[in-house]
Amino acid sequence: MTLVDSKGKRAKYMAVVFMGVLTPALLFTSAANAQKTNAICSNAATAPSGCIAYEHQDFGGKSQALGPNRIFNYVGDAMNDKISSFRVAPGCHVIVWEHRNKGGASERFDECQYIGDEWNDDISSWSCVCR
Ligand SMILES: [Ca+2]
Ligand SMILES: [Ca+2]
Repeated sequence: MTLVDSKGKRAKYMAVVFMGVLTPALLFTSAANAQKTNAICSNAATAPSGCIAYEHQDFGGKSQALGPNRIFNYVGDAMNDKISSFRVAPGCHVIVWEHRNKGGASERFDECQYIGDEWNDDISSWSCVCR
């Protein structure tokens, strides 16, 4: 009886410790994901060839096209820190950078109606990678 109680207490203790470790991990994970949850991306791949960046979400505003496996080391003043969506051709994806000349943070995107708050109006260089 004593042994069973002891085991029961230990199990409860372990459960509390487990949840104490797991809960912050889950909260951290969901917080990290929350930055991208409002990104709306798909593998639709509707661009006729290469990749196209757009000033606004839903492929609106000014656009900027890149051929397969080409790069903009700088998007230019007209598009700098303005890109909000991308269309890509089948077999292509986009790599983006926070600063010009592949500087700062980078991220891969497939076709996105909206790249998410974390990247919106932040991109200064990008490349179109196609297989
Ligand atoms: Ca924009
Ligand atoms: Ca930037």
